[in-house]
Amino acid sequence: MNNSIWISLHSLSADSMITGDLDGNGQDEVIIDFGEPYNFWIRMNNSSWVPFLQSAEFIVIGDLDGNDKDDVIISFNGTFVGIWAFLNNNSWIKLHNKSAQRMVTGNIDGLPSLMALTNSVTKLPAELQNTASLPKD
Ligand SMILES: [Ca+2]
Ligand SMILES: [Ca+2]
Ligand SMILES: [Ca+2]
Repeated sequence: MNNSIWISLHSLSADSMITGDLDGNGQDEVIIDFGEPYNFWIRMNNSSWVPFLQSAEFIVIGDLDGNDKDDVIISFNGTFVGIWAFLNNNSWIKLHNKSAQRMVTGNIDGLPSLMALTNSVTKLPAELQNTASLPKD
């Protein structure tokens, strides 16, 4: 930690990871894909584990509404194909009905990207939510 010591986050290895400050407290969260059967979890502020997604094609992070809380943009395949955003560690919106081949984020015009947002939903389809239990590390 802080470029001086190694710590273990979990004894399971990860398929992939991405970081961003979802709650805007200045400390990054780590979204970790443990693969089947544990799927996606969020390591909140290096202190607690929160179940996140059942599946995802891929994930990028950026602050879409410019409030200094990072938002997670996820492309799904399968039954619930489409691109969703998990805004500010709080609510879901569907951005598009098709999945993406690739995605990147960046603030090209220096302005929030979701100022006219109206179609907010609060829950991801249950089939996409992770209900697995993570083993104790
Ligand atoms: Ca944080
Ligand atoms: Ca945000
Ligand atoms: Ca922008």
